[in-house]
Amino acid sequence: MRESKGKSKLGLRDLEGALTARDKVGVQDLVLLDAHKSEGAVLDNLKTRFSVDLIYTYIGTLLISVNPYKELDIYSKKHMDLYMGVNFYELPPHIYALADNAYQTMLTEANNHFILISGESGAGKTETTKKILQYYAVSCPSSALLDTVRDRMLMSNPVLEAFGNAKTLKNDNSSRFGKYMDIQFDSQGDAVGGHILSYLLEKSRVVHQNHGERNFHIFYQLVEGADEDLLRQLGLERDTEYYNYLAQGECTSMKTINDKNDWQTVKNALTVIHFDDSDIEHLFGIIASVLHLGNIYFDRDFKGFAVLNSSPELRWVSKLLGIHVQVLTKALSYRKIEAKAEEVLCPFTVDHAIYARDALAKAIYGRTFTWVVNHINESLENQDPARKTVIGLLDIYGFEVFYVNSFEQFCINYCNEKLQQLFIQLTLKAEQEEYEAEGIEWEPVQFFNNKIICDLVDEKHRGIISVLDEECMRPGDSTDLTFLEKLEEKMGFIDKNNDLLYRHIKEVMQQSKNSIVQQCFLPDEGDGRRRPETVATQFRSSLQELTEILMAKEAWYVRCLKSNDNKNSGKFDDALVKHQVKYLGLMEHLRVRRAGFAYRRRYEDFLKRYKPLCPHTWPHWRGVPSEGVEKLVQHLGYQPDEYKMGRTKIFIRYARTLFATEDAYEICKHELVAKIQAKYKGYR
Ligand code: AOV
Ligand code: MG
Repeated sequence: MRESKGKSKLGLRDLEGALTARDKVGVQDLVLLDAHKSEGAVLDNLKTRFSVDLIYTYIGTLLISVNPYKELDIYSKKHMDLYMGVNFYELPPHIYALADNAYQTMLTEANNHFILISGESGAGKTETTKKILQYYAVSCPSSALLDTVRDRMLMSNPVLEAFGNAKTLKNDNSSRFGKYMDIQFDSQGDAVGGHILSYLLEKSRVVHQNHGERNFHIFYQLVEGADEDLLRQLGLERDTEYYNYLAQGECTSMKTINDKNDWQTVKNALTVIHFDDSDIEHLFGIIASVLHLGNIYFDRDFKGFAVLNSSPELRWVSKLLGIHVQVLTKALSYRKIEAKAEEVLCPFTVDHAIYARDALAKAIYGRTFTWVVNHINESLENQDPARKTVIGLLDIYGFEVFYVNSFEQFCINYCNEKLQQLFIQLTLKAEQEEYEAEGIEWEPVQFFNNKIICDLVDEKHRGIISVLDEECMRPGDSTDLTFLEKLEEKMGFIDKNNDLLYRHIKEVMQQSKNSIVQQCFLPDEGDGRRRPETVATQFRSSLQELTEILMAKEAWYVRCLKSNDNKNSGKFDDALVKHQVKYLGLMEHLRVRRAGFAYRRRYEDFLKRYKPLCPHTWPHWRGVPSEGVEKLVQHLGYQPDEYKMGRTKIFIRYARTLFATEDAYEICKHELVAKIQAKYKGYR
């Protein structure tokens, strides 16, 4: 068992260390800035701290993290130990402090939590998620059996990143899927299992990348990293430029990415997560077959129809997917039309054939990704049915705006709006409930509520998604929705939203000898008569489900900020940060936290920290904590308007009051340390 909350494990020497470690640059908690100070002061504070590598700052229990774009020595085992079981405000702000607090609260209150990590593309969400996971993996209690779960949980990351992340213009390791991961703990606090939900993988990347971007990492890793034998078995050249699906962005290799090393990591990770040899063989077979598919060409016959001649690529796809060459050839060059009781084969035009080929590549890859996630989930499954609580980590694709934006950005940004909406609902709700529960009066704060934006997108019948779906049902029909027509012309929304794969190609895939492909294309997949749900509609409902999952849990927030647009270490772009502070609603959050009362703390915690400041409470207060606090603040000379006593917490109105108390505490602590040291000297 871990030590209980707040029980300090620090020796005298460490204590001193910890005291000096309390960073004194700017304020650690923006709530402590003078209330009349504005956005400028907040930005200054973040900048000052950033300039000395203090990337973390609080607003109450919300953690702000500014991407340093360089390795900082603050994530060692030593740092993890330091933060374990320590009170939130005793050490400099850190992601470990937040992770630990969520964990301790989960244990004491036996309830579920989640950590919402948000911020735009490249701001540091995925790195933050990994740090939290590592913290739990290293610092939760352990047993041999659970070590396996832990290793698997850690190793799920490189695998999912290989298959689901890619280099974009914004981020060399950009998440192209949304991820929600539950870490399950038993009542002892042991991590006993996990479960991952994935959201809308950006499949279009498999067949097309914009200039300066890459396909998913795994393709390059395989081509660069696989040994000669494996390459030969898969029929691949060791040349990423050779593959159409890899080379469009004209940046197949990057200084910042070592595909060869990453390949080793991923291969090792696959074994840890319990993919057996046959799984691995089939998995790589699929990756290779997608590459081969991209290099398949169609000739044009005299009528303009597509002709698919036998080529090495075609034969490799056939071999790797275990589908007869003739069957595959037919599937890629004809479509099947049902006319009355008859089936008629109708040849594709070259454009249609290419469309069908790409659709197949996307479908195979997308379904394989889902298969990988399912497989990871099986390996993380908690074997012990006993009572468990969870901490969920949400790491999605961040808000992004490119020069040209498409359906993907529509979905990604909609998702971010949805989470912002959740944040608003929860923080407002939480704050209101807290004041009510504590019996404290308060004044509501005005918020920019982005609900209108979410409604605009997802409202039934009138929202963009509904209208888009309608448009998808009768393409070609001219309606008065000219703006949607424009969307269609300009960005191909309709096609991507439909995401259709010809039924006959599905049927062919069902015959595959590749076991993963078999599992991905099950025969019972609808009878083709009911319209499948569109991509956006599916996404809307999965986000709705996610919101419900999250609403049932206690929330913690990490807001990641991007320090600059060029991935420069040490550069703090004022305008860029200001913009993010604004649209993430941080100022409003700050105002809500301050509304009425800048600060609140549980009586026990308040007493524990400040009891040396009053002879009545030092060294021990044996009575009811709230009475001890009352004695303490009277001794400190708090005026009646400066604080209120709630049911379990003291609420302090002005930051300066707490500041003064903190200063007194600092002085007192140092005197105390000096006294104790002098005493020990005397013994020697
Ligand atoms: P994202 O997840 O928020 O973007 P990442 O977590 O991938 O962003 O971070 C982008 C890059 O910033 C990383 O590859 C690191 O180089 C650097 N970085 C982030 N956090 C830290 C840190 N704490 N310390 C050092 N470097 C860091 V996206 O997935 O694109 O929305 O979609
Ligand atoms: Mg990410």
